[in-house]
Amino acid sequence: MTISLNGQWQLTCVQRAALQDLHIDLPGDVHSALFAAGEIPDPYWATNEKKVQWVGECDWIVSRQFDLTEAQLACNAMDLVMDHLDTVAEIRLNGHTVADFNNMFMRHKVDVLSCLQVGSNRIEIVLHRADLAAKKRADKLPFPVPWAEGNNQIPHMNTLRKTQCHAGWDWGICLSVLGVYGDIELQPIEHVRISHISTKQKWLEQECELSVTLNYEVVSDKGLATAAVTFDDQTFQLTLDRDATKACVLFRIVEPRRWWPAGYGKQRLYDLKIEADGSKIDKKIGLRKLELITEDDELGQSMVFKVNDVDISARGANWIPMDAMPARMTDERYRSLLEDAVAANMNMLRVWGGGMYEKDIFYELCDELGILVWQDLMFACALYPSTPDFVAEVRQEVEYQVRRLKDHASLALWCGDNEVIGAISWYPESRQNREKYLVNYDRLNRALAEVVEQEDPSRRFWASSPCNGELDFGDAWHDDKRGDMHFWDVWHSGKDLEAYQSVTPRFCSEFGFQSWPSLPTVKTFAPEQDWNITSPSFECHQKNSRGNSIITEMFTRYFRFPNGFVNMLYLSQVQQAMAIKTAVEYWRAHKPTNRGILYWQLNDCWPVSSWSSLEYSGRWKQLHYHVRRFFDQQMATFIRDEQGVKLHLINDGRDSAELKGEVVWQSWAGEILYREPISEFLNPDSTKVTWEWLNEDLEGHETEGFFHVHLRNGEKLIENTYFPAKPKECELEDPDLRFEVAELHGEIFVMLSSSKPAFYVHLEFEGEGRFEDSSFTLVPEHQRQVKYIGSASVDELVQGLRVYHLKQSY
Ligand code: BMA
Repeated sequence: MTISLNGQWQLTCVQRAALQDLHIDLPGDVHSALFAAGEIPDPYWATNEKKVQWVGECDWIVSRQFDLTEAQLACNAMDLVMDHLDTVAEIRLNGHTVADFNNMFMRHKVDVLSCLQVGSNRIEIVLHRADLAAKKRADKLPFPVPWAEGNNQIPHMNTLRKTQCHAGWDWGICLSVLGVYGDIELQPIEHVRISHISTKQKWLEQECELSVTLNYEVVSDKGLATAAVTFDDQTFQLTLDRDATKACVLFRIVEPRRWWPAGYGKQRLYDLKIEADGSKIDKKIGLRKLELITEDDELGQSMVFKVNDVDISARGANWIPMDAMPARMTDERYRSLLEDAVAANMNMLRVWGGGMYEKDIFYELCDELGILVWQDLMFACALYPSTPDFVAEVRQEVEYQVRRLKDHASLALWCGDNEVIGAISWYPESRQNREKYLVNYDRLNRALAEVVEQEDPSRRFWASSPCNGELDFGDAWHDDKRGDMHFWDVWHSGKDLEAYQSVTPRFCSEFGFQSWPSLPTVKTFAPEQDWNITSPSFECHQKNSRGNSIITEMFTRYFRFPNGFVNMLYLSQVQQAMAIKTAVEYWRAHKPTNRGILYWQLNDCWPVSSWSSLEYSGRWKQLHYHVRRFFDQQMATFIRDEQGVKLHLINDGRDSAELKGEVVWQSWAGEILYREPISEFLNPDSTKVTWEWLNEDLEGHETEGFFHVHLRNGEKLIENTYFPAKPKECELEDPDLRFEVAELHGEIFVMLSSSKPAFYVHLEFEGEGRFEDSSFTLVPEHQRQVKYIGSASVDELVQGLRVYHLKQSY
């Protein structure tokens, strides 16, 4: 029986005598414990980030006592197992040093039986400060290896196998956290140690053959070790051969119920249970075929994930670590973020390489919810050593992670790193000696590829994100003909939003646009005197040096300048939504050239100005409401080209769809100047241009009104709005917007109506919950009843509801 050492531990600071034997909960982190003990202020509040830097500049000891009985020690080995140990740590048991660890991405395991005793035992974990360890490693490198300057506030994090954004990022607080974020256990071993279980699916027409391999190590030569392997309702009993290290069982499943990504079908998961030598392992297995197809074509090379022989249009975002204080990463928050991804019609997330290999719960939820996972290995925006020591350490890490994660149906791709190919051109050392740094890159990258190919031949290894393809070190920031692209010409290079339509990426794995947080989130980190974009609190919560200027400057290009702080926040979220919408709708209309869109970024790890669509609190930004519409399987969008404004209909579904409704051209006063019915039948996985307004009929009238499409797909509403001119050029009228909160059949609705069109009508509630829809166009002839999803009462909603629209922002 496993003995858990999770729970209450003591925390002692090596350098500060006053900080002795404080309480710390493990799994947990030092900052969270100090905050709970009142020793540091809330690191996320105002400019407290600066005040807590000393924490990461100390060494810490976490310790506890635990009792063991004679019966518990009557085994042949006792493994101390630790997950997510961050990072440079010495482990002492009853005064003996049993291990030195320094890789946060490993599951550390060491047999400690000889150091344990009946009765009271003491374990101590010395957590060394990361900055000095990183510097020491950097000093030993044969040549300088540039670290992620510009993102990291602490140098040389690239030498340590630790979450790279712990040292700060262009959306991340720098805390240099330390702690143990996973379980700490003692695992007694009788006869065999099961190292890992591995499954393989082989498909023959309508049949799947599942092989299950137990990898084990014999610890004692006395007694027989047996195992029982159960898949669904079939069980095999095995005797484990003492001279072997593997045992394999084959299951044949005829006409299995398959696992599909969200939107393409159900997520059927089968139970796999293994019981061996007293330990139990449970897995959920989704049976599906999954391939990444990259084929030369007339444009360059395709990039498409195929699941069960169906081409998937991947739609989603980039995932960063959920919290800068890891103790706050709870299962409930994982669920709620991932459910919000699926609620916004996503079917893929990219686990970004500057964060961490996520916790098991993340992948379990992705299996359950149908979210494909693009998994980066943990390297980002810096160059990395290729010394034998470093490569050997990383090999072990990747082997462990691939073995841990490969049986998840949701896992779609192993990708070597984030932007490391690109980073070769960023730093003076590597720019001046490109060959040397390219070889250095490839040595490490080759090792990663080898481990992945050996451990998981069922999936592709993609060298880097972005990358133009096998051994292609070209400019995947600008080449849209092949591979995955990171398109940052708008945000980082200052082009207009229309630049999104100058490329058609085969697969866009990053592009993004920042906004400021909503007022309720601002209140969680800024005192009222700092409710100003350039206040110290606000600037501390903007980590992209040009971020506030870019947002503000972009206002001047598209909008009338907002009046007051609250409207600046609101408009920044309108602008962000408009930016991402411009890109996504255009690229989706260019299916099948494009088969993947992942915007930067889904979530925040603390309350901050960033590219996210979900705020730290989980609150939906306006963008997330737009995402729900523009990622919907059926979508309608207006795109202007050399001929005119065209209405494109898109169906990503495996079934056909029938869309019925109308397009109108309407004045700002709400007068319908033109109306045309639309009735279209869409084939599965298709696009169609259904309507067009010629440029020659539009020229000279661009500022007079807007196009609006209102369609029904069965019960579902599909709407979209198009301004032929920039919003700042248009004389919007006061819509006379009215709203009222009402309860109908036990549900709460906000009823909205207006006498003139209102744009980006956004509902913001101070309390918990969200709305079924928001940030939409409200036209006089279609009043809206918007459902509130949450637990507040009608009264609370009335008290805390703010309704915005574009015209009132200036
Ligand atoms: C990307 C990411 C991150 C970064 C983001 C915004 O390219 O990979 O490094 O946070 O841009 O600048």
